[in-house]
Amino acid sequence: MSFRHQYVIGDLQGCYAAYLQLLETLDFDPAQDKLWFAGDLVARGEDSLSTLRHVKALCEQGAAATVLGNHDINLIAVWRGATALKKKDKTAPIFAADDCDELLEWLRHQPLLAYPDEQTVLVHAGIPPHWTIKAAAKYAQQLEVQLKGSLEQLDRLLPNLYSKTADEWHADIHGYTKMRAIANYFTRMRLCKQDGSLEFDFSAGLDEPMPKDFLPWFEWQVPRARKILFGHWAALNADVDLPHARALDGGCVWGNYLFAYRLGDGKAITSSSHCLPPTEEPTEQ
Ligand SMILES: [Mn+2]
Repeated sequence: MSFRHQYVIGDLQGCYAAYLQLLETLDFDPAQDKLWFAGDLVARGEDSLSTLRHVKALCEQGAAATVLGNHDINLIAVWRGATALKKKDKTAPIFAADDCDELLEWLRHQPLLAYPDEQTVLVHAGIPPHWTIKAAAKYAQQLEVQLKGSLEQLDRLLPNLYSKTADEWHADIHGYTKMRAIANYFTRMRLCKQDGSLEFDFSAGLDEPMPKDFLPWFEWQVPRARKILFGHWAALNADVDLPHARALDGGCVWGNYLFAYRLGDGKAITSSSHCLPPTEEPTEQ
């Protein structure tokens, strides 16, 4: 199927108003165009439920596709009771909705890695320097199989995906340690060492001092056959545009903009409005 335009869009984070506004700016027509999402469809924005429903409907009609981000996996983990809902995540309405199970069942069947076209690969956070894109696709599949497996399999997996420190990647890595490492690379990575070691504390911009021996994962020079399109790192404001990597998270939920990258010519388009200002934190009843 050929499309009029295809756009790859950064983290929506539940910024529903800005998302609808971006679709207008793009003159998006689901009968002619296709959207690709970099994951983190939900969390901090004003309406994660409507955002998730809208993206799911587009995906089911073939007009969109998404990869999973850390907030999406977290939503699945909260749904299954593997972790508690964080106060700052405004996703409670999803769990109160009649279609909650339907939404989450759909979500857990989404991939960690996708190929929007011949020139690009899409992931939420990135691909580490010690993985080829081909290897990354294989690892993505290994975790996807467990995420979309039986509920028993999912419930065994989810508590194992969380740890404060990152695991070392090595030739014999296996079991849930491997699954957690795969999830960390695809959905949480910002800085890494040349050997792929991760750290999770740094989330600032590129001008800030970084821990010794660590660089943004995309600054390790590795020849890549495809351009890696990624979200997750809001402080980059979608400003990183290298031959082999393109940042897509415009930091909408932090008062900036949603960002869309047009496949083919690489044209950058931003939403003209940012996320609605956060409402008062609900007081606990
Ligand atoms: Mn993220």
